[in-house]
Parts: sequence; C-alpha cells; structure tokens
Amino acid sequence: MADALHIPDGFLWGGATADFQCEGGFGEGGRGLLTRDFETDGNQEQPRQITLKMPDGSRTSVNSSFFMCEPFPEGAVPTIYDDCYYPSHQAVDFYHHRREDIDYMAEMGYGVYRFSITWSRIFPLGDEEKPNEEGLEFYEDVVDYLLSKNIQPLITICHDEVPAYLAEKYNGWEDRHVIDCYLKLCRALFERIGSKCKYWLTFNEINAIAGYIATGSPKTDPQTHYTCIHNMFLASAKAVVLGHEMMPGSMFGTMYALSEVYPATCNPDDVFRRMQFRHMSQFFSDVMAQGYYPYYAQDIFRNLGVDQAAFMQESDAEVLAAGPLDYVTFSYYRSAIIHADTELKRLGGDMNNPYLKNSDWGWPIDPVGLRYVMNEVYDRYRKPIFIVENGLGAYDKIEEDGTIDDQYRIDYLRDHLREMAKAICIDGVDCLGYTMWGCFDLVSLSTGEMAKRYGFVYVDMDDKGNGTLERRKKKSFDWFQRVCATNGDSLWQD
Ligand code: BGP
Repeated sequence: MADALHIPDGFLWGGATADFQCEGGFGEGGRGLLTRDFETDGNQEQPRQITLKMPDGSRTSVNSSFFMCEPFPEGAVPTIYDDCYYPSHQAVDFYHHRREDIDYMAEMGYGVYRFSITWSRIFPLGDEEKPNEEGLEFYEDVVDYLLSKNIQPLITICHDEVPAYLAEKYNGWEDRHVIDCYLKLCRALFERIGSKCKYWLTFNEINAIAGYIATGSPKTDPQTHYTCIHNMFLASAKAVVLGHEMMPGSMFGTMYALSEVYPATCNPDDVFRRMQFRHMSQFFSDVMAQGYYPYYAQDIFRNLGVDQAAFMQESDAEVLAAGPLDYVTFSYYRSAIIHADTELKRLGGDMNNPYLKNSDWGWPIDPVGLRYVMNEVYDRYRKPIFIVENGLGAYDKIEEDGTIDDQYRIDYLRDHLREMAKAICIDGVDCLGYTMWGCFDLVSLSTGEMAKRYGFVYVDMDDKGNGTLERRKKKSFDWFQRVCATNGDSLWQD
C-alpha cells in the first residue's frame, strides 16, 4: 500500500458532461437549432461530417472533428438529411433522464456536477429580446435537483457550439454583435439561477475549437479564426464583469485542452519547439487569465499571417483587463510529444511515446503528465485551478450476469488521481476540485461514437442511437463512491 496523502477538506469531487453529447431533447421545449445539430456520427477511420446543401440543391459535406473542421464551399448551407444520423438530437437523453442521472451522481457522493447550457434552448435563434421560458425552467430544474442532493452546479455557458441562426445571419463569432447575444444569454442565466450557482466557465476548450461548429463561421483561415477568438475573449471578459456584479462571490473560469506536454528529447531544438507549441495554447489562457495579449502573440500572428489590428479596437485592451478569470480549468486525458520539426498548431503532437501505453483510441495514458500540467498552470497564473475533464474512453462489455468489469477505468483514474493528490499535497498546487468526464456514458465528441465510453454508469445505446437508454452501474461506480466518501484516502488503500 502506498503512503496516503490527505487532500484538504472541501475538495469538490464530481463529474462533467456537455449538452450536445448527453442532453438530446431536440425540438422539445422550444429548443432552436445548434451548429452541432448538422454533425453526423463517425468512427476512428471515418471523420464526422457536417452535411451541406449546395446552391444547386446537390448534397455535399465537410469533415469536422475535435480540433479540425474544414471550411465550407461557397454558398453551402448546413442541412439535416433524413438518411443521416446526427448524435446530438437524441444524445443519451439526459433531457428526460435527468433526475435518474442525478440520483446516480448523488449515490456516488458527488459534490459537484459540471454541465453545459444549450444556448439555443434559452435563445432558440440567439438574438431574440426575451429568453425562452421553457429552456430556463429546464436548467432551473436541473440546478434545484442537484442542490437538493448537495451537489454544486459548475456551469459551462458555451461548450463548442453556436445557435445555427447566429451562424447563418452573422457568421457567428466573426461579428461583434454575437458578443451582445452571448451576454444576453449570460444575463438570463445569472438572473434565473445565478443566486444558486457559484462556479461558471465562459467557454470550453477555447484553444481547441475550429470552424463552423464552435465559431459559427464557415471559414477557417487564421484571420477569421482569431477574429472570432478575439470576440470570444471580449465576451468572456464582459461576462466575468457582469457575473461579479450580479452574483457577488461567483467565480469565473474558462476551460483549456492541455495535452502537449513533452519535448521529444533534450535536443535544444526539440525543447524550444515544444515551448513554441505550448505558446499556441497558452496564448488563450494568458489572454483570459491575465487580461492582455502576451508578448509572443506577435510571433504567432506573424507565422500565421494574422493582422491583429484588423480586429483589435482601441477600447478592447480595457475590456480584457477588466475581466480576468478567477480560476483556471483544463481538460487532461493524455500527453503528446513535440519534435523540432512538428508543425506549429494549437493541439496535436506525436502520440507515440515509447514510455507510455495507449488507450483503445490511441491516446497515451500518462498520469504523471497530469501532475506536470497542474504545476505548469498553477505556476503560470497563481490562481486556483480546477481539473474539469479527465477520464478513459474505452470499450465496455456487459457480462452474462449483467455486470461490467471496467477495472481498466479504475486503474486509469486511480493512477491519475494519485498524481493529482501529489500535486496538491506535495507540490502545493491550489486545486478546487476534479470532475471526471462523463459520469454516465455519452456520445464521443471527436468520433460521434457511443462505443467510446467514459462513464461510471453504462447507457444502453449503440453508435446509431439504438437501445433502451437503460442505465446500469459499472464496477467503477462503487470504486468512485469510495473515493468521494473518503475524500481520496481510498486511492492509497487498493
Ligand atoms: C474534450 C471535450 C469533451 C469530451 C472530451 C473527450 O475535449 O471538451 O466534450 O468529449 O474531450 O473527447 P472524446 O469524446 O472525443 O473522447
């Protein structure tokens, strides 16, 4: 048995989901269309597609995935076709199973549940004057039910999506008008549930997003992308100011994907390249946590041919400075290595680390990398951190007796959580909590599959949405229940 490290009391244990991966309820409660709703399923070989209609009525599609989304051909309009499967429409139907799902969370002993708002459930088009009452009622019910079970909500205001109408009318975040639409969404949420919710995230993985799905723009060139991003920075800073005004004591973060951890060797060229690569991601958290563009932004923009003056207005610096984040959150699933000749991108890297084993989906399993990233982020900002996504996507099998023996998931989580405990207890990182990705199984973001399962609770549904949607506990359910009940002490007792 390893020596126990005692995580300070008050640490928040829980789980995380995203609306379009779990909620469903498509067309119900007045929900409008989202950019996500045009995205088909895929798998490890076949990227997800956005289905499009051309001006002459013919069909086409472009690839979309995690952090890659192709630009649209001129005149193409996102269109839903009856013979395609769109996972966001049903997802795993949290919309109708919410109480059951929250009951499972309560039984596990969660102290926090991170979920995201379907923007078009609150503002179906995005630029209406008044919010949709049914949408607000839905989220209020979720929040109230969570609180009745002593689970704190942690709300992602926008998780990689835009109402489809805002995309069509304004090219999404390309247009500053969308900042006002986003703030309207924030105001409606803060007014309705703000007094009950302390923790907020303005955006999800803002360093990873690309193209139509998350920005609403059909274009993906760097100038357009960083224009959209700049407008999101402004929206986030304004939301922080508004949130603090309307909800004293509230805390605001944004979430970053931070996986590219190591230089391939100690060759100075590898090490320097890794620093440049890391800057591509740190750029986002630097602007938002510190409230200004970092010095190295000029190098990134020069390399990408981005003209900052074209989107930066005079008063913007003041807006950014007024709304820095209170805490910094990130997702961590895997690590990657960077070579001297790795192309500079926001995410990616080489996933063939000879010291690590990979998951069924080729993601290197690296618990020590989590401790590294926790230190890196805390050291950079000296603000509390929160690990808001971590977990193992794996194939699960139901045994003849109905049980699911996901020991591999327990091993993954135990090893990561031990490293997290070391970062907190030995290194001194101020970490507010940990939300495991996908408390219950949900649709994979990158591939749209159901087979890539993360949850402690199994959901009976296949890659095409067939199944009873029945929930059942996996072996890891009881294991995590003990982790929560002992505030992590049980991690050292296996
Ligand atoms: C993160 C996203 C989540 C989630 C997770 C796992 O980047 O914020 O939405 O899905 O990755 O990825 P995947 O579902 O592709 O395995």
